Amino acid sequence: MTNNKKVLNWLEEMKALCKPANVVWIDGSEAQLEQLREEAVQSGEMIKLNQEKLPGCYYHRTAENDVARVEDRTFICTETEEEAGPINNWMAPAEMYAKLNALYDGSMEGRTMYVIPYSMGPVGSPFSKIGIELTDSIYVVLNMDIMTRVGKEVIDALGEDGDFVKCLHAKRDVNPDERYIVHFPQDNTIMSVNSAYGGNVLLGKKCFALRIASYQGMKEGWMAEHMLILGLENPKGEVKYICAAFPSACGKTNLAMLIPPEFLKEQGYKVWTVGDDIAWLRVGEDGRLYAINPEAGFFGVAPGTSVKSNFNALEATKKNTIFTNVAINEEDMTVWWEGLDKNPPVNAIEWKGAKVNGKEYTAEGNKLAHPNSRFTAPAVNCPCISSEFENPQGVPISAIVFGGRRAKTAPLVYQARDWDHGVFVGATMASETTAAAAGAVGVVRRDPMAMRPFVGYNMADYFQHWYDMGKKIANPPKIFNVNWFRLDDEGNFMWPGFGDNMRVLNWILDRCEGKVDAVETEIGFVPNKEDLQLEGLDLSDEVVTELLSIDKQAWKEDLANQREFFAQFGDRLPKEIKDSMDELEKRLG
Ligand code: OXD
Ligand code: MN
Repeated sequence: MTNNKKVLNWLEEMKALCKPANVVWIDGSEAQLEQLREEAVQSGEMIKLNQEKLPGCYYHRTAENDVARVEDRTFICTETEEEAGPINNWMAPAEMYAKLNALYDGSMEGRTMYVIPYSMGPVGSPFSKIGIELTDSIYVVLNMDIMTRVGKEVIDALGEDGDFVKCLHAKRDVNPDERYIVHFPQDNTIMSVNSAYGGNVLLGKKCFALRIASYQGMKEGWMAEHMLILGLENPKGEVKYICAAFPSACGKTNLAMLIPPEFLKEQGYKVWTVGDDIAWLRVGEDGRLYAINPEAGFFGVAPGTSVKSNFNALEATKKNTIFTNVAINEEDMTVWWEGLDKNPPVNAIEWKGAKVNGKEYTAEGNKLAHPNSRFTAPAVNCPCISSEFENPQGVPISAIVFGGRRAKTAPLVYQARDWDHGVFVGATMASETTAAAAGAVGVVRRDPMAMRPFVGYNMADYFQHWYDMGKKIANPPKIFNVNWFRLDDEGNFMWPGFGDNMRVLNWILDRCEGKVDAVETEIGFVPNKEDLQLEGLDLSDEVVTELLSIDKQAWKEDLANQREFFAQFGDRLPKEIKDSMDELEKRLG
């Protein structure tokens, strides 16, 4: 496939280490992929679903101990511990390589090693980067083919001398005690062993496109962010683009594929999806910030996805999709998950593989699908995919939105005073734990820019990089914070959320265009009530006032929590963050 010596030498080394029985290059052809699907069905690695109702769709079940990303087994191995920083797990590279090499040694004996050349971003785009993943899992090959651009054209783009991210995955026996997801940012290398769950093994996604890319971006003057990208079209047909970062379980995929409320749809408003999870951002020649989605598919959480919550995501899963750990309806070999509808299948196979009466099983409080079960769907399937999705130059970003799940602290929306203040707003992002996750409810987890598990170097330096970028962007996007999750005193959500979030996005774009005024508060600019499109909502004036209000006591408590969080970075913390905290303290009085 290639004469690139760097590729060939590394491949020889990895072959000598893993000792596969044979090596297969993935060329990206449909014929080869189809053969692999057949093979996976023969071996039981995948189950073929109803090809009339779900053409091209397959099912996969992971081991019960292997159903999610493992942050405690994820490492950033830089030369010094200081470079990885206090948030990441660290081990000296030499020590980690020795440990890993022992695990990979002979790990593919009797098995096939697949060589997957892939591009993050459209092939040939100035934003794009190339990786090669070696894996012994067909499931990984088929998922990578959906999530990235794979095959011969990538190797051609790499050329005889191009650089790439070296990615090695071996499934072994998925032993959780010897599971490692390891990044060597200074060696452009990712090594994953003893897992077969997507987030740990589709190495183009979190591992490359966020952890390694964030490090590359810091070195090269661009940004890799955990952000969706959407285009909002107004009735005049103008499209403005927004990037938004949210911690998990805040409805990011739903926002990326939002359907406007009826009265806005009638006026001609539309939302176009460019990306649902990751944005790579560069400064364009016009001094604006441009974004691409480096991925080619959606690796979405299935439970909760329904016609009502996310019609577009559901549509995207109707063909050429791989489902992982959802339930099967044995009646017609289709899929089901909690929240899809109110009709759990009677003849169900729950995610661990047991045949159950789904109606009785769920009535007893059991879950048919794993809460982190997933669909891997091609982006092109999405009815609202942006026409700019393949644009190699990316889309110009008007606004950056940060969000979290806060019961009381954050108002529905506010705007940062300028870029530097916006960096502070992003750096102080947090979410409160819900009953859905293990552990105490209402505990604040600080999650700067939603990047807590994904920064591939010292987070203090990452904050500095944001400030440095601000100096390079002549026409920076405006920065906002939203909170869809404010609760009233009875614990009810005050804001309807979902499609109605469009009303808030419209205010954000109005602010970007200088169309509306706002009220300056201690924390930033909050809307004047009359500038929010609230028609058709059953919200009293008091509720709207409450949604936009600043609870000073809650902010003082949050500030104390911020100070505690930032203290761990010591002298490495940018002075701007400390200054912003002092200023906030002064404003709060
Ligand atoms: C994801 C995540 O899977 O952020 O996208 O955990
Ligand atoms: Mn994510």
